Amino acid sequence: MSYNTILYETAHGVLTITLNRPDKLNAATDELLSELADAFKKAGRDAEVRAVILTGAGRGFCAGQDLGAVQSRYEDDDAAIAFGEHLRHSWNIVIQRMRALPKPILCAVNGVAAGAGMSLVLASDLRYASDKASFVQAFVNIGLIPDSGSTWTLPRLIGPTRALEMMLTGRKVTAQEAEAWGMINGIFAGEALQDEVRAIAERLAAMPTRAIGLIKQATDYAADSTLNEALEYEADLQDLAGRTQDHREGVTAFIEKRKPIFTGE
Ligand code: T3D
Repeated sequence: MSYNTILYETAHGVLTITLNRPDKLNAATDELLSELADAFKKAGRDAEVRAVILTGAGRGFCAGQDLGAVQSRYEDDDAAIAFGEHLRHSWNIVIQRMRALPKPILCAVNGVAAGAGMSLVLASDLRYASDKASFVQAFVNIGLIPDSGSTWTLPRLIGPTRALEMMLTGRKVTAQEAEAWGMINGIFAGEALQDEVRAIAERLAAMPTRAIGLIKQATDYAADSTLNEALEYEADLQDLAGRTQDHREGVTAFIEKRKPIFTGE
């Protein structure tokens, strides 16, 4: 699949996906969502890709669903049904592929993240923002409810009190507030953001990729399980981690007092 609305660039084991509709703050059309879903599928299959950066072109990260496209739905009498169907076939696939990707996703939030654009941030594994970035649960401002996983991810990250305040008021939250609340991992000055996040991604790309994938899987599972279920699941996944080349390399390098060379196998 060739891409018109995103950029897909790989270097040093790191894939950078850039949402690329800067004049609309990278608001997502069906074309963009289909390309994004395809990009995450491709990233999963490409052994060269060991970490992914998701970012936006221009002054915004992503303003959520393209509202021009939403408006065109009003011509359809069944518009109410179309929303659910649309989510199931577009945004939900993207979010599911992000969570299922057995590689770390680092979000470089270069500007405003609104509506389901904010859901993309929340579905990432590590979140870094420009000091100029902001976050808006914009759904309520247009009479919708948070979607694309926001009702699940946001309260888990910042707690129900702050999450509901964001969702009910639709107010813009600054990067500084987001960091203080634990929504993001760190803030960088605007011009330094991309370089700083690339450096973190390159470090992660040189780590034991399969263990990282299994850590994602285990923590997502644990979010919805009892302690006993989580203990069992950890034991199952540790079986898999213990069979990787990178595990052997890590132990051997430790014993030999040298730096490990992880290949992602
Ligand atoms: O079925 C389904 O798929 C339902 C799914 C829904 C998921 C959702 O994401 S619902 C929420 C959709 N998003 C929004 O409601 C956000 C709308 N945008 C805004 O509130 C503001 O633009 C921002 C707070 C994000 C940024 O404000 P500001 O002042 O920095 O920028 P701006 O001037 O409003 O926007 C700049 C341009 O981007 C402007 O275009 P123009 O006039 O220069 O040609 C604006 O129209 C465009 N833009 C921004 N957001 C969207 C958009 N165009 C289309 N869709 C957008 N979402």
